[in-house]
This record gives sequence, C-alpha cells and structure tokens, in this order.
Amino acid sequence: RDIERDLPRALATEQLYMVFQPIMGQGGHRLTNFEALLRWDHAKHGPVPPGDIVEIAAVLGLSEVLIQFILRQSGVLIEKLRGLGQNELWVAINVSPREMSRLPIDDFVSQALKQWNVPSSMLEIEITEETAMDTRAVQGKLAVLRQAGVRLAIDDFGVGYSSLSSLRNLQVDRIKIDRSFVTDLMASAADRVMVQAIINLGRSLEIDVVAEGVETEDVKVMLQSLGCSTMQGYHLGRPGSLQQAIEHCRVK
Ligand code: G
Ligand code: G
Ligand code: MN
Ligand code: NA
Repeated sequence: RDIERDLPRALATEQLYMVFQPIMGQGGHRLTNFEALLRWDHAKHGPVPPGDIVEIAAVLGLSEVLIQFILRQSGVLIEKLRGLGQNELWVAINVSPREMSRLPIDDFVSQALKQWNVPSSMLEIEITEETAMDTRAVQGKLAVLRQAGVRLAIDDFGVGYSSLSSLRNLQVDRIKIDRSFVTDLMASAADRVMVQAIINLGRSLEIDVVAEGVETEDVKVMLQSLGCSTMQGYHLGRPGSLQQAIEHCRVK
C-alpha cells in the first residue's frame, strides 16, 4: 500500500507529529500531566490511526526510529515544563505490547532521560494489561523502568483479559479506566458499579485512578461523587499542539 511507502518521508516531515492531551486531578481542576498521542495526516488518506502507524513502522523495520521520534517530541515538552519550574508535572507516552517486547525500551528511556537531564518522574509509560502480563523479559524491562523512577500506568483498564492479575503482577502508579466504562456513566447503572469498583480497588491498593473519555459536565460531576478525582477527556481538554500544552499549564 502507498501508505506504508510514505511513512519514512512522513517521519522526516511535519506530517507525523505528536499532540498532547491534559489529564486533570483534584476533581478535574488541576493539571497532573499530558498524554502524548501520535498523529499522521496523510496527504491523500487523511488521518492514519496511531495503531496503524505503529504496525506499518514494524513492517518497515522502523519501530526504533518511531519510538525515538516519540521520545524526542515528548522530551521537548518535558524540558519546557522543567524550564517553567513545573517539575511536578509529567508526560505519558503509549507503548504497545509488541514495541515493549521487541525493543529495548528501558535502554531508550534511560538514554533519553540522561539527555534531557530531567527527573525520571517527569516521564510515564502507559502499557496495557497484556504488556503487564507478558514474558519475564518484558517484566524485567518494566522493573528496570520502575527502578529508574519512571512512572507506569495501565491503560484501557478493565477491557483486557487480565485486569486483576495485571495489578498483582506489577506495581503501577496509575490505572486508567477504559473510556467504554465512562462515556455512558449517566445512562448505565452497570457502568457506574464497575467504575465505583475500580475506584475502590485503586484506593485499597493505593494506586491513582484516572477516568478516560470524560465528555460532559454531568459525567465529571458523577465521577467526583464516585470518588474519582483524576480525569481525561474532551470535556476537560482536547489533545493539542506543544504550544497549546505550554499555554495550558501557564493558566492552570
Ligand atoms: O489518539 P487516538 O485516540 O487516535 O489513539 C488511538 C489509540 O492509539 C489509543 O489506544 C492510543 O493509546 C494509541 N496511541 C496513540 N499514540 C500512540 C503512540 O505514540 N504509540 C502507541 N504505541 N500507541 C499510541
Ligand atoms: O487507549 P488510549 O487511552 O491511549 O487512547 C487515547 C485516545 O482517546 C486518544 O487518541 C484520544 O484522542 C482519545 N480521547 C481522549 N479523550 C476522549 C474523549 O473524551 N472521548 C473520546 N471518544 N476519545 C477520547
Ligand atoms: Mn493511553
Ligand atoms: Na485508554
């Protein structure tokens, strides 16, 4: 496909870029961090989903180049935050199960942190339940990252096959409740029960819980009443450019 053929050039131009979405704590009122999200605006095909980009990169043998690009772009924001004295904020990047197993992510991250010269707590890695349950080699890399002080979050929590085991297996800082449980919170009593259970679980294990996909004020208020204080979603802030991210933390 011509999309595959075009990735190397996209990597070298502005076609491929990162956007940054704010994640808000204290009931949605205070910025905790940004999630870095990959974007590719293809001249002919329009936006290419990030999962496809990661897959195409793997096919072309460009996985390392892609992850280094993501780290570099995220590092620009991290260094800016540090420069603004906002050391307690951080940036989260997504790493897929395959990237985590095939690449020495732990080495890449420690090299990046050395170059940036910022606290390792200013970087978070979002992994899935599948990654948390992966081979001993993957577990080893995650342990190295944790040991180095990098934050770990389990993304899309609740939709995998091993939600509870993934928490027993691995010490994480954060659970991100999959947005499929959050979006219809007002209409669905069953979803409210699930979300409440995950919030209680997080509280018992002393793991920070984030609700994803908060799209309305109603859902935000409902989450507050369920005891969930950290949120992400279009209602709190859309993914934006580096410049918009910096503006965002100036006003918050
Ligand atoms: O940003 P968007 O809603 O299009 O993201 C869709 C999916 O792609 C999400 O599951 C998200 O975690 C994933 N994703 C976004 N950016 C990246 C990235 O830089 N690397 C990887 N591996 N996945 C990403
Ligand atoms: O799987 P992951 O959580 O990394 O996916 C993040 C994706 O969710 C991003 O691509 C982002 O664009 C998308 N997203 C962020 N906030 C919302 C929201 O409020 N509603 C919906 N539908 N998607 C969102
Ligand atoms: Mn994510
Ligand atoms: Na998610």
